[in-house]
Amino acid sequence: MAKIALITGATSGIGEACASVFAREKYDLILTGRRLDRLEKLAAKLYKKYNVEIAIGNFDVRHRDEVSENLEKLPAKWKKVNILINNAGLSQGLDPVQDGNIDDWENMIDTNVKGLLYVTKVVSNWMIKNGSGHIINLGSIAGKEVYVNGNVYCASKFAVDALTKGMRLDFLPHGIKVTSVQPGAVETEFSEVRFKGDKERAGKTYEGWEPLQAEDIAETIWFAASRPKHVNINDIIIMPTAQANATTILKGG
Ligand code: NDP
Ligand code: 8X3
Repeated sequence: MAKIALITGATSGIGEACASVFAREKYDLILTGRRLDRLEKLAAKLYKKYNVEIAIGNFDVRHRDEVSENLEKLPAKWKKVNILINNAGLSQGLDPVQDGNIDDWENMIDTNVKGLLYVTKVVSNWMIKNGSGHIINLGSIAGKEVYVNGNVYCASKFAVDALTKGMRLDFLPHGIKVTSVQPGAVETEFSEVRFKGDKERAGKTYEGWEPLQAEDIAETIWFAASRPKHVNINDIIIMPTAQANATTILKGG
């Protein structure tokens, strides 16, 4: 029987790249996100190319009932998930706290922190029943360092870092591996979402230097996921060569 990976936020960027890499490695996939058309297109493409089975979970991770209903209604075979990639996430806005938009704060906290927990609660219980599994959380360099105006996004990713460490402890007796992957800047739809569709402002984020690509992160996640049973990679920080830390970028690099 093929192994199974569940990837949240598979409609774009890092999640979509992970779907391709895990399909290439012959995993059957559960792909989730809110944009059903994109999920269906990706599933058809990967099925055609790699002949893997794919289930779609069309839900919003911020709604806990939607999360549990959509996951629990999957046929039993899909509950043998081997790898959970908690990738769905976003940033909204880049303003000082005093000017912050409270709806944006709630969106980031509800998606990046609470949504990740809702999915993990369901899937970790499947993994405990199965006696094994591996949970890989997308943190960020923003979960290690706070940068100007990053406030709530950084806080949400610091929370992911703490939750990853907490999960490692809680799941230790159950043989479930836990890893966090914490990238610097990756050129995806992330900045377009942060700046609410302003493509010009989003494009400026990566102007004059070379950011990471989604495939770089997907291959790193695959490396962590493909280690032998006795090896757990707790934490990976991965940066563009031109980016030394959250704020120091070599233009022209
Ligand atoms: P993208 O915007 O390209 O992809 C984000 C994905 O998250 C989409 O598939 C989106 O799907 C999904 N998503 C967002 N909100 C929800 C929601 N409420 N419910 C379900 N799915 C949701 O960004 P990235 O690929 O860059 O981001 C992936 C992860 O990587 C995020 O956690 C991000 O914080 C993290 N990260 C990104 C970095 C970067 O520089 N790009 C650096 C470090 C970490 P849909 O809209 O269809 O629901
Ligand atoms: C995304 C990278 O630097 O915008 O987590 O916070 S950054």
